[in-house]
Amino acid sequence: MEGEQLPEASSQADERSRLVVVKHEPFNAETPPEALAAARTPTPSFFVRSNSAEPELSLATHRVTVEGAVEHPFTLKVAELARGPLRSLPVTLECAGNGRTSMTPLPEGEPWQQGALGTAVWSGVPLAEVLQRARLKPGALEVLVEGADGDASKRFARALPLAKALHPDTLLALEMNGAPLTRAHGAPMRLLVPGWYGMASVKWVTRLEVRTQPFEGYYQRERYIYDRGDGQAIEPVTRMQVKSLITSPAEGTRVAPGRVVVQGMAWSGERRVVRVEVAVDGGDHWRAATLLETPRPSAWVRWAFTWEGAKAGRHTLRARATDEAGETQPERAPWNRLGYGNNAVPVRVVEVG
Ligand SMILES: Nc1nc2c(c(=O)[nH]1)N[C@H]1C(S)=C(S)[C@@H](COP(=O)(O)O)O[C@H]1N2
Ligand SMILES: [Mo]
Repeated sequence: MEGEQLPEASSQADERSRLVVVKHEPFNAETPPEALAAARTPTPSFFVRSNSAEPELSLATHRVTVEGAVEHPFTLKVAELARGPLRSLPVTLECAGNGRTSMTPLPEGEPWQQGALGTAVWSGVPLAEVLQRARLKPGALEVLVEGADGDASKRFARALPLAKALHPDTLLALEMNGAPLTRAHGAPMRLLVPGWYGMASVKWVTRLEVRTQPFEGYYQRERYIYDRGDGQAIEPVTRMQVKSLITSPAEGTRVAPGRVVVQGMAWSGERRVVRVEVAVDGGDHWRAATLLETPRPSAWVRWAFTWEGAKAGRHTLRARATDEAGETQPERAPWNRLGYGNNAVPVRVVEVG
């Protein structure tokens, strides 16, 4: 096996060539539009969002400390956990800042268009199992998950409420799309929080701390908050809001008049999508699209709509998803200072003829 492995540098270069780069240092890049049309996003095309330089950790030697309000603090050997058994789930990951460039006025932050998004099959061990080994003390409130990146005063670290930390789908993930995690995606082990925006899924995990008091670190209190700038209470960014994406016809393509198949994806945090509707041209005439698979929580569902009688000229297509709680995408998402959670109805301009 060893001799077959590509050198790290060239495999990383190969991986990066498929992405739409937003920033080189630290590396941040979008999933290209064509890769968003596949039910599962191939790892080399899966967006990367890193706040600091990527640490290089070895699966063979990396250890994670488990401490805080537990009866039995211990050190976890990641290589042992990787031997399995592992639980696998398809999960959609969307950066909270995805779509920020369509907000007005333009908020600060990385200029993400629509590609800070992807769906992979992730495999790992439920965080709950590791916490059970440490035995929680009474009063446990949240679990702090710390990454190896960022300097000492600004480590990437996020606290997860205990109930979500103990959910059987919340994983310490070791694999993505059936292969060990790549460095960009958090090797050797990352947290995976299905249904929540990407910031919760801490990469390069080095430490777990069960806490009895709320964590107040930079990436908890200064970032990933909805600050509407109107004196309303500031809220933490948590679950992904109901949203859809039009993948076909692709941006800037011309289609023949007549029958046009419109396709896309729809997802909603921990909830199932129950309905997607499409409107051709402006106005209020929404018609049902077909869901192409059984919707499941935490992963997108593909949809299709057949537009009959498309006439030559320029048209607009809009898509609108609704979830099982009855929440529907807005035409315009509420503005907030850091530009998070833009789940506005997507609009695609199509030239017919
Ligand atoms: N340690 C660490 N984990 C992190 C981040 C980070 O900067 N450092 N970025 C978070 C954000 S904001 C997102 S959207 C996801 C992106 O995961 P990906 O790079 O695998 O797509 O990772 C999250 N986990
Ligand atoms: Mo993010």
